[in-house]
Parts: sequence; structure tokens; C-alpha cells
Amino acid sequence: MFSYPPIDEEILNLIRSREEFIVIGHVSPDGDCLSSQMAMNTLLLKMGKTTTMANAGPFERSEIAHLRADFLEHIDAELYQRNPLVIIVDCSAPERISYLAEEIEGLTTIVFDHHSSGEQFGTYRYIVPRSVSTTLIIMQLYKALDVEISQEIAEHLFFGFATDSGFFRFINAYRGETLRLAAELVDLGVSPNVMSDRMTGGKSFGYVKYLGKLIDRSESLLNGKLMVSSSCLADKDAYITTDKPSDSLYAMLLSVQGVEVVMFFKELEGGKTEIGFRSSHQSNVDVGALAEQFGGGGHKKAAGATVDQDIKIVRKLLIEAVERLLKA
Ligand SMILES: [Mn+2]
Repeated sequence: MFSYPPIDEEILNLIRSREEFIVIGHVSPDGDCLSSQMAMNTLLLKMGKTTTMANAGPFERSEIAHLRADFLEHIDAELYQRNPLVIIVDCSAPERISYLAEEIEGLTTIVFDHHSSGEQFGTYRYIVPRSVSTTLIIMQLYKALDVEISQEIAEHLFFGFATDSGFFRFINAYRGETLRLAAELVDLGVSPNVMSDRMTGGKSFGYVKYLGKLIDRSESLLNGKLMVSSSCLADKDAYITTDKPSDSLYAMLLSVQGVEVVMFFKELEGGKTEIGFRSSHQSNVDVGALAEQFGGGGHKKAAGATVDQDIKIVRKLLIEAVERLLKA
């Protein structure tokens, strides 16, 4: 049976002894990242610390757009000179925090994360690859520092867990501890019903049309083992593309018989391409390792990368890479 390893006393004492903090999460923040940042920030506030959150964004998705104001876009010189302790959550590599990595260079950092790929970075680390979400790691920190988990915090912790577990769907056998942690949060006043509505509801019609278009555009390749779809810049004139349909898209494409890998390519401004990767439960393909080869990162079954190359070139390179992996 799995249990979370204890957090180093050195890390706990460092947090206890410092006065000022910055809490940073990854670019294109998802539910786990933002919830981890907010839960971490509140933990520090409850300990009487001075703290700010920072994220390079973008915050374009409608359900998170209102949060932009709560997160700094840059670490200014004044803040840097006060030598804050930097907490980085839900990040597998320094590139995942974009330009903020340069802005915090030289400051002491602690990384709390659950990714299995990526380089070792940060002055101190508490990495638990088997944790379903980073929020459940932050929950361990609340317990270790003996800070009360209010209903509001419990909702943040549950929301990140629900995001990364596909609302319980990605949890495997013998992982009862994860359900017990979820049960603790429910006993603290979280309604899974309300959380589910918050996660899946409130979508615009334009979003649903966009999702339909991406499914319509999808292609079955490599004898049905790979499914690929893509979004071009012109899509934003015809659809609402700020709401990422990726989770629903991956679920639909992975449900096709025989599919092992799904890739979603999104053309960005300036000739860049964003790639989302998923692999099926039965597949041996490690998409986290694949994404890493392209400067990204993630997990064995879910990963992402952003590359400075044209969508057509990236698409071709990655289809070839998946073909090699499937033959291996
Ligand atoms: Mn995560």
C-alpha cells in the first residue's frame, strides 16, 4: 500500500523560519496548478507570512480569467531584493515556469510536485510521482505544519485532485489512500457534486462547437494506434478557442478501439506550436518522456510541450517519433 513519504524537517524548518514567500506555478496553468498555488499561498498566510503568487500565464480560459489579478506576471527588483523563499508547485522542469525562472535566479527554492519526468531542480524538493495531484502533496504539507484545512482550502485541494484524476477515473487499484484523502476533504465540507459542476459546467456554445470541429478533424494513423487532431490560428475567428477543449477531446479520442496515443497540436502566434499528449491505460508509450525530448514534460500518460517550430514540421516529427516508440 502506498503512503506519502515524510517531508524533510529541513524543508519544514525553512518554511517556518522565513518571513516572505513567492508561490509559482507552471505556464498555461491547469486546475491542479492554480489550486496548488492558492492552497500553498493560504497556508503561508495562515502561518502569518507575507506571500504573493506569480504565474507567467496565459489566463485566457474563461473559467480562470478572473484569477489573473491575483497572480504577479513579473518578480520586480524590489521584491527580489527582499530575498523571498520561492515555492514552485506542479512543475517538472524550470522551463515550465518560463521567464520567471530567470527572474528568481539566485533565490532559494522548494519544489512540490508529482511529475515523474523532468530534471532535478530547485534547492529543495518534495516530489511524489505517485501522488495523483500536487494538491494532495500540499495537503501533506498542511498536516506536517499542523495548519487547519478550512472548507475553502479543502475545495482547492479537491479541485486539483479532481482535475488530475479525471474525477477519479485515473486512479488505479491499491490506491485506497487517495480515496481516503478525498474522503477527508469531503468531511471538511467539499461537495463532489458541486466540484463536478464547477469542472464541467459553464461552457460556452462556441466551445462545444470548437470541440466538435476538433473531433471532426481528427485522423487515425499508424493502424489506428495513434489519433491526431489540430487547431490552427484561424480557428479563433470561427470558434471560442480560449476554453481549452483538450480534456474532453482526449477522452473522446482515447475511447476509440485500439488507440494507444493521442496528440493534439495547437498553432500559436509567432510560429510556435503547443502539443498535448495522452497515452491509453494499456499502452507502454511514455508520453512524458516523449514530451521531454521536445522541451516539455509531464507524466507517463499525460504530457505537454511548447516548441518554437511550425505546426506542420512538429506534427511530422512527432508522428515519426510515436511510430518508432510503437515499434520498440
Ligand atoms: Mn498536476
